[in-house]
Amino acid sequence: MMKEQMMEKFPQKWWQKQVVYQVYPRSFYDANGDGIGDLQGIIAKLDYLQYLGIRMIWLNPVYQSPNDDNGYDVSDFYDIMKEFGTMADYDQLLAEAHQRGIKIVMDLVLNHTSDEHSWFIEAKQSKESEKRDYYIWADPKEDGSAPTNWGGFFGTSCWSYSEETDQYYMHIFSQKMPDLNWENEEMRKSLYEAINYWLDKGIDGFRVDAIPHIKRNKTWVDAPNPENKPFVLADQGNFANVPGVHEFVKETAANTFLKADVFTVGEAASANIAEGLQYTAPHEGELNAIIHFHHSGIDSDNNTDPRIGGKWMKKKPDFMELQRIMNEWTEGLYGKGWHTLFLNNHDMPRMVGRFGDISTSENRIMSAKMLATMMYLQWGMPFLLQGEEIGMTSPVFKDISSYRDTEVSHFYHQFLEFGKSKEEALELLSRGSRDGSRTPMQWSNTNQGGFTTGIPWIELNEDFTEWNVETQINDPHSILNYYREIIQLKQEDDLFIYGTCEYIDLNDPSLYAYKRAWKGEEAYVICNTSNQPQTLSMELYMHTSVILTNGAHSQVNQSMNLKAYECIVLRKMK
Ligand code: TEU
Ligand code: CA
Repeated sequence: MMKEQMMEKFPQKWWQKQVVYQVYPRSFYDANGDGIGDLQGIIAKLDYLQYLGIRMIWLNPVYQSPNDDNGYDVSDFYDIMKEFGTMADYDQLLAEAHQRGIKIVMDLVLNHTSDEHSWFIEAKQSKESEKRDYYIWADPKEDGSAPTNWGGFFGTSCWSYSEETDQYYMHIFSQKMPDLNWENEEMRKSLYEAINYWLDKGIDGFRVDAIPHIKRNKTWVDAPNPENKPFVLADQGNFANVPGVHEFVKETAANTFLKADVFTVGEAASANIAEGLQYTAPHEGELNAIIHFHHSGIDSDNNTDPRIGGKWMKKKPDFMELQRIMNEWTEGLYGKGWHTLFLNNHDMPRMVGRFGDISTSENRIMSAKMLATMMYLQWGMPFLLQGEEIGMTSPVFKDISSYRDTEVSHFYHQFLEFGKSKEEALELLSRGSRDGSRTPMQWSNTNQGGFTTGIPWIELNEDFTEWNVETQINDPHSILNYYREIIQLKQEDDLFIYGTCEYIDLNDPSLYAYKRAWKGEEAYVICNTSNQPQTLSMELYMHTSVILTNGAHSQVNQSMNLKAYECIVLRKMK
């Protein structure tokens, strides 16, 4: 079947026309001056989001939590984190967002809870506890050490000792985040109840955290890590996308999501295309879309020891590789499932410093606009991170004490043990730390960027004096006002929502270009990802007009150049 026909047959849903704006509540806006963003702060900024054109926000976790991992360690699914406000504040936020036509997607953490969750408190007391089997336990080795040498994502062992019963519990994230045992039916039912509590409130969807990990391979749990690597990566097979994970997702969906008209997106960093299809094809009855991370490695230098490699070591971003990956996913999912488009989130450094050029203000503006155009006009659902619309960058902290993220101290010590100096270790952290995208939103050039009247929980990036919402909102050429145009195109123009997406030359290292086509309409998106001018071969582009650009071309000529980081969107004339 022709691609376009496949899309025509694909069930059309409201969420396909959404651009998602990620709100990291802790760093968005602090309404009561305690230095921590909160729900009243989000309410206060809804008008701003409406100005941007946003119709859907994703909230990072706001459930009750001791905050070991900024809310991903949930201690009560039925309550709001004290620092963020109360359930009454949440209800007000939902109502006020809805009044403005803004939908709310909640984060949903199903892989683990906090060790301060009542389930775990009960479970750890005794092997006979009713909740014991809600978590994963194993005996120590003979010498008392951890059952296996597997490590978790945050650089530590994935086992922690629990004195009460002389056993270890498993956690692939922090020690304060014990993994739930999905083999236990009672446990699953308890989670479904919590999910339905939120659905009954009338929320609009969930971003399901770390979904591929909920199924564990028993042999993986019990057997030693043969390579003795200090930490495991999801891609290494045995504990992500393990066969059987889809049965759990289907059961969850059938008992919760599918009973309401909500949007669900699974965070499935390491899922391959076949798995992506399984998670998102409508007939599978699982989720609507997935967030995969395959393209986030286009600047990772893996030719080095894993203790300092992966996300910490960077090379020049490879846009050809990006194009290849996006092409593969489009080929795999278009007309069959759905995926998301993003270049940053709260788990990675900000995009313009990473994939763009921040050496001058002009390059920063040009490349921020180019990256947004390149990424979001492709086929898929854009996920924007708060602050990218003003070109925010990740800070370079000068002291380890400026960091807040739970993973930082382990990795910092690992770098030092590896022989790096303090300066070198800080340098590595600045390239990969998740804190890079978590600094406060820069609203204005006043004290603390207008984020708080108090002392912020994490330092602002000092460039807030120049890069902030207030300065950009009144400047028609700002990144912010350019984002409004992209958001509008992507929400209202079926060509950019449903159209086929064909890449023009997968072997061009500098030009990232693709064609969208839908019901006789056509558009070309052409982006110069390099800092050198590029000449376009215009045969392809005759009879088009310019509908969006970060440059100066207002019409199409026989011969055209794109300046460094210039992008242009051409639409076929009727
Ligand atoms: O991240 C999930 C996560 O870290 C892994 O699933 C992923 O495979 C890995 O990062 C790939 O490199 C989510 C949240 O986004 C993150 O903030 C939380 O810390 C984490 O889950 C635990 O809840
Ligand atoms: Ca506050």
